[in-house]
Amino acid sequence: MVQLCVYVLCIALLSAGCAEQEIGDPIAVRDAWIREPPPRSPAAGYLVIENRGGDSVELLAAETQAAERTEIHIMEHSNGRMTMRKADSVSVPAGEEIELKSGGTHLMLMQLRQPLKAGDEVELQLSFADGTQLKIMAPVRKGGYASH
Ligand SMILES: [Cu+2]
Repeated sequence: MVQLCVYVLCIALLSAGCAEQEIGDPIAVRDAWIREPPPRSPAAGYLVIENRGGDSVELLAAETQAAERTEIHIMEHSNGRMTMRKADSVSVPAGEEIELKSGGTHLMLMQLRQPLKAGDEVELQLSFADGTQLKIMAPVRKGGYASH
């Protein structure tokens, strides 16, 4: 009888654990910010995407009211120079996090609808391949002389 009770308790704990994992959103975004751009220039955006789930996730698109369109850019060395190339997506492996950062993969807010200044806040909507849509606020900050 004692054994049966222990067994039932284990099952209950296991299923509670499973349910918890399914309810929690596996994708979390943090540390988002946008570099104050020079006049009439696009603005670079940075953030960290955390994937707590068991499957890899892909960021497919970012959108904001602040810009006509938002692109995903990756930096590449070619002929001894750093160049930017538009990418279709950013993949985040299961259980890992990816940092979109200065000098690396970043978001690019193209054709700003109004000048962005340090202290402003921009709402970004991120769309992932699994259907997840996340809205986050990204503060605009000064970020030295680098522009990407
Ligand atoms: Cu760029």
